[in-house]
Amino acid sequence: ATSKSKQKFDAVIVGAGFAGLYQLYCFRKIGLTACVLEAGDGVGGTWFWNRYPGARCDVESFDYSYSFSKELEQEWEWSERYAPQEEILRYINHVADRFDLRRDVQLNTRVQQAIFNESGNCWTVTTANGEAFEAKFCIMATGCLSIPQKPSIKGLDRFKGELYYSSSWPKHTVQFAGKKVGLIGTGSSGVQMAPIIAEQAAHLTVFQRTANFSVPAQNEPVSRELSREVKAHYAERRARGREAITGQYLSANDVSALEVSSEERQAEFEFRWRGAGGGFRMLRAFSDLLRDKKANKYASEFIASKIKNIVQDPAVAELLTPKPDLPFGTKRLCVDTNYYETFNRPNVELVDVKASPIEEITAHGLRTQNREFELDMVVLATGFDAMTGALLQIDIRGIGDQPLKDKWAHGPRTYLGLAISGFPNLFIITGPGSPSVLSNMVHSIETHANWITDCISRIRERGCARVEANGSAEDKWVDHVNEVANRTLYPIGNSWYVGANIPGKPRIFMPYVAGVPAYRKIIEEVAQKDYDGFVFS
Ligand code: NA7
Repeated sequence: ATSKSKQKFDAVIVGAGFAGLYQLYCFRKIGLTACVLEAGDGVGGTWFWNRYPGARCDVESFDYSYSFSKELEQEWEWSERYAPQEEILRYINHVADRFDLRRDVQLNTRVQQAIFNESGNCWTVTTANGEAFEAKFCIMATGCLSIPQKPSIKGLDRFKGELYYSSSWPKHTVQFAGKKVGLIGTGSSGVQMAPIIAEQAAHLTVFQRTANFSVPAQNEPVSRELSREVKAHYAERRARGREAITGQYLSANDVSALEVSSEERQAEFEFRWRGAGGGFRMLRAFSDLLRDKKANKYASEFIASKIKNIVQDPAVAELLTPKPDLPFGTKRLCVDTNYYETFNRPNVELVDVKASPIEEITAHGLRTQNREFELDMVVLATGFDAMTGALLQIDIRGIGDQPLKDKWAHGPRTYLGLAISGFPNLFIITGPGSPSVLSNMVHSIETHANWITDCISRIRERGCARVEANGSAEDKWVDHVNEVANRTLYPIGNSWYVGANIPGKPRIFMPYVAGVPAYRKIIEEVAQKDYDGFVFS
């Protein structure tokens, strides 16, 4: 509550990353007044915060970019197959300027609360600075990986050296030269950072709790010819992406790994490791890698053989090899440049903190159960409270003053990953229950923002004040999302996809795995059937 007068808009959008900025663009097109509230002091969301060395996208830049403007597509030049963080951030800033979006973005504004006013059919959104906004619609563009997980390691505040989180890396250049650095966490962020730190630091100790699979990005500069070629056929590339399971074309193989000879299997894996451009193509090497345990094991064995070949010390190679309880790809696959190679350097050590857990951070280093490490710098790449974290950090209250926290006490429940029953006029971009983090995020963001914009246009045409997902449609959707996930191996892995990285978080497989095309068909049909499953009033 605040005594200041409320600023009124048709819509409030929370977050100025890829999602929030595009939603603003869409709303302007239909004549809605909107305001984007952003916690950071710049736009860019994920790409604003995660500026750690080596940060880059693991979806190719030509796909991980907006498709809504043909001019933008043609004029922007990507320098690398997988763009580094600073380039993506520059791109987002360019988009903000080019489409004059900044005038409706308020920076340094953290949203704390969003309350639905039942008689007025509008949301009151309040911020940490005590401002209040009132809007008929509230759009959560808060991101899937935006609330860092601060591990409960004793003594974090006692450390006298430098301490950094990958997820809130400082803007200034961090100097590693001559320093003994400890890196905690070996997910995508740790895997991207380790090779860069190792090149600069006097010594790097990587504290690994769980070995994950990583595949080489085969990153390379984008040549003039390639850029020209892609731009000449951009529409076709986007169209192929739309029909691909993850929203970017990765030449998915529709053959089962069980149907081919071992030579053919090996050749296909090898092709994807090297020739086919690396990265996530490995997940699509065979049709059943994520459905069949035996097929999956072939992929695991292939990666294990690669680790063994690359890493000179057999004990280190063994430690880097994922254990059988983690099927390939069920924890998000890491995409690296020289990760495994890094462990051949004389100044790099891998420490198993599963066998001997970290007990505490000391003033001058770190102590595990059986050893003490002296460190000048500790780098935490310990992950995020994924998918639900950012939503639950805001005190969101719907009908009957029901907190979203209560509604989601046993896990997230949404209709289509877009709306929540009991929370009218509120939409989530790439929410739990949509393909979201299993897809090319920019593609999914555009799909969602377009859908939300059409839905709101419809509400206005009909002269309605309220739209709400109906409870039984939501129940059915949640069941369907679980059922589809349970036909795959995904729920087995202890990953952030199931919330396993956050103590006490309900174990639910959050994204919708049926793929981008199947999902889009469903939400398009819902719209065509006059928003089936939604109640307009
Ligand atoms: P991830 O993938 O969640 O990785 C976090 C890592 O940190 C992972 O290896 C964790 O080990 C480790 N971790 C977390 N807490 C601890 C403690 N207390 N001690 C030791 N190790 C710990 O986060 P990222 O930032 O790398 O990647 C997130 C996503 O961003 C990524 O998937 C892409 O989508 C982009 P664990 O596996 O839990 O044993």
